[in-house]
Amino acid sequence: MKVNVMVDVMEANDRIATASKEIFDRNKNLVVNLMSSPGAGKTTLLERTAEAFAGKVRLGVITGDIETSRDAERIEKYNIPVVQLTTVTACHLDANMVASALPHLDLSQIDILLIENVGNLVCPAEFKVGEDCKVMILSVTEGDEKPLKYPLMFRESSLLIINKIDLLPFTNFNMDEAKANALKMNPNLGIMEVSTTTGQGIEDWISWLKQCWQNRVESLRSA
Ligand SMILES: Nc1nc2c(ncn2[C@@H]2O[C@H](COP(=O)(O)OP(=O)(O)OP(=O)(O)O)[C@@H](O)[C@H]2O)c(=O)[nH]1
Ligand SMILES: [Mg+2]
Ligand SMILES: [Zn+2]
Repeated sequence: MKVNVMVDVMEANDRIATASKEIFDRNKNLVVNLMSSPGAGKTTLLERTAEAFAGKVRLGVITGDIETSRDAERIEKYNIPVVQLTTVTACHLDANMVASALPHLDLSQIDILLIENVGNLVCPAEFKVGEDCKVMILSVTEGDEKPLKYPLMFRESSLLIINKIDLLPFTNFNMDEAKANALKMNPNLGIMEVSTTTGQGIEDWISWLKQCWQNRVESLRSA
C-alpha cells in the first residue's frame, strides 16, 4: 500500500477551500488571494486600496505572516476589519488557516475580502483558499527573469502588478523582458505597472478590482 501524502494534503485543502467558497458565495464576497515575495509591496497596496475605496466599497483583510501583527496594525488604521494569521513555521496560507479566520469577520458586511498571503514566491500559489482569483506582485528590484524561475505563481495568477516602478532608474530591470517572460508562462495574465508609494498606476488596479467585484455580483445574481 502506497500513500501519496501530497495528493491527500492537496485534496483535503481543496475540500476546505470549496466549503469556504460556498460561505463567500452566500455573503456575496469577492475574494482575492494576494501573493508576492517578501517586501514586494502587498501591505502598501492594501493601504492604497483602503484609501481609494473608503466610504464606497466595504473591504475586509486577512493577512498572513510567520510572526508579528505588524501588517494588521497598518491596516487597522484604515478602520477596516482585519484578521492577522500568524503561521509560525508555515511559509504560505492554506485553506484551513483562512477558514479559521472567517468566524472573526462579519462577511455579510464585506464586499471585497483581500487575503495577503505570506511573503513567498513559491508555495502560496499551490494552495487554494476559496478565492475567486489570485493576484501577484513582482517588484522591479527582484529581477525581470523571475517569471522563468518561479513559474507557478505567474501561471496561477489572473493579474500581475509590477510594483516599485519609481525605482526603475536605479535597477537593471527590463520592463519589456519581464512582461514577455510573464506572458510566456501565462498568456492570459493581465499586467499593470504601479508604484504603491507614489500612487502611479494605482487607479488601474482600483478599476480592475472594481470590475472584478461587479462581475462577481453579476454572476451571483444570475446563478
Ligand atoms: N520605492 C518604493 N518602495 C515601496 C513601494 N511599495 C512598497 N515599498 C516599500 O517596500 C517595503 C515593503 O513593503 P510592504 O508593503 O510592507 O511589502 P509586503 O509585500 O507587504 O511585505 P511582507 O508582508 O513582509 O511580505 C516598505 O518599506 C515599503 O514602503 C513602491 O512602489 N516604491
Ligand atoms: Mg505585508
Ligand atoms: Zn510554504
